[in-house]
Amino acid sequence: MVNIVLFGPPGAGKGTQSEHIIQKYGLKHISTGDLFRKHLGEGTQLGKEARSYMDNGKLVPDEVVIGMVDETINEHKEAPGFIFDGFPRTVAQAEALDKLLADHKTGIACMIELDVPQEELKKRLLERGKTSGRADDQNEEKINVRIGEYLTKTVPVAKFYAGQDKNCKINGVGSVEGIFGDIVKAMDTHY
Ligand code: B4P
Repeated sequence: MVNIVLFGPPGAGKGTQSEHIIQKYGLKHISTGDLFRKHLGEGTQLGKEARSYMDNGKLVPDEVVIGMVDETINEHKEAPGFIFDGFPRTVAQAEALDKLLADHKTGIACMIELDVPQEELKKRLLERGKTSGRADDQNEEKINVRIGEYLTKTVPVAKFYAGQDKNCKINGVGSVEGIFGDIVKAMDTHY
């Protein structure tokens, strides 16, 4: 089993690159953002709990996220591996993920970080906001909150994986195909 964390700020292209990675490697995609949006759409209790945080660009509390990921891993025990997209976003989530995977006698092979400057992130998210219908993409103030959450709570996760010698930083500016080519080079060292 090969498990990968795809890491980066909001709008870095994690969702976009995940689609290519899944196609090439057949991994099970776990995007916490997508899972929350599914719960929101279905009006579940979890969705109701997450909505106010997401709409305002804040991170959903760790215990809610970790419980949801635990459930999803258990539902896909036969997967050849997982790509975690947008998770972990805090050090507590990263520690919890190590424990969850250890229970399944596996672990994280590598963390791929997409590096994109703030101005480019804002441009991409505002552009997506014109058509996505996502409340968190539609104004600069909310985007700034999301980037602020990333800088204070999520950046330390990169150090967590660097401490395990598992981090790999990739330039996330350029064509989607070019960036994917760099991801493949990084991933192939683990296959
Ligand atoms: P996510 O759904 O993870 O949203 P994201 O950060 O916006 O996504 P991503 O980086 O995947 O961007 P994409 O590829 O789409 O999270 C949303 C919210 O959910 C969070 O704010 C939080 O509230 C909550 N949440 C999720 N996970 C959580 C967790 N673990 N803990 C707590 N809360 C959590 O790309 C963005 C845009 O850029 C797209 O329009 C795309 O077309 C464009 N793009 C991509 N690559 C490009 C390129 N190379 N060049 C130009 N444009 C590009």
